[in-house]
Amino acid sequence: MRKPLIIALTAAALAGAVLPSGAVAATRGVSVCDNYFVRGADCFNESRLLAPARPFVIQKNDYIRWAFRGFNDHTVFSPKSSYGPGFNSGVRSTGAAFKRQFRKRGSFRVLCTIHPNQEMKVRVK
Ligand SMILES: [Cu+2]
Repeated sequence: MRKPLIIALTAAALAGAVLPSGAVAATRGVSVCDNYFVRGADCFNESRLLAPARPFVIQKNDYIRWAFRGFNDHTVFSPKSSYGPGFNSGVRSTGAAFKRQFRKRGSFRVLCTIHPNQEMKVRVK
């Protein structure tokens, strides 16, 4: 009688990643623009500009999905730190996306390796 278990697991998977606390991990959107990062989907919303001094604050276990919306190629890179192993999207073009989960609390530098001033900070609470 394996079927009920499979159905239950499928239902759980469809409902999203439920954490032991009962909270559902959120996916937060960031746009990769020319040559900066913005919270949300609008590259031209200056009030949502992200920078090292204006960190993107998320909850532990949340995901960030970076959508490449600039005309030029960019990367989403985070160096290895005491908080994690780091990650690198590689060079991506308009329309691409890159997603990562943040399982540890702390502050993470995220930058584009092509454009030296394109940097944001993620603060995981
Ligand atoms: Cu860039």
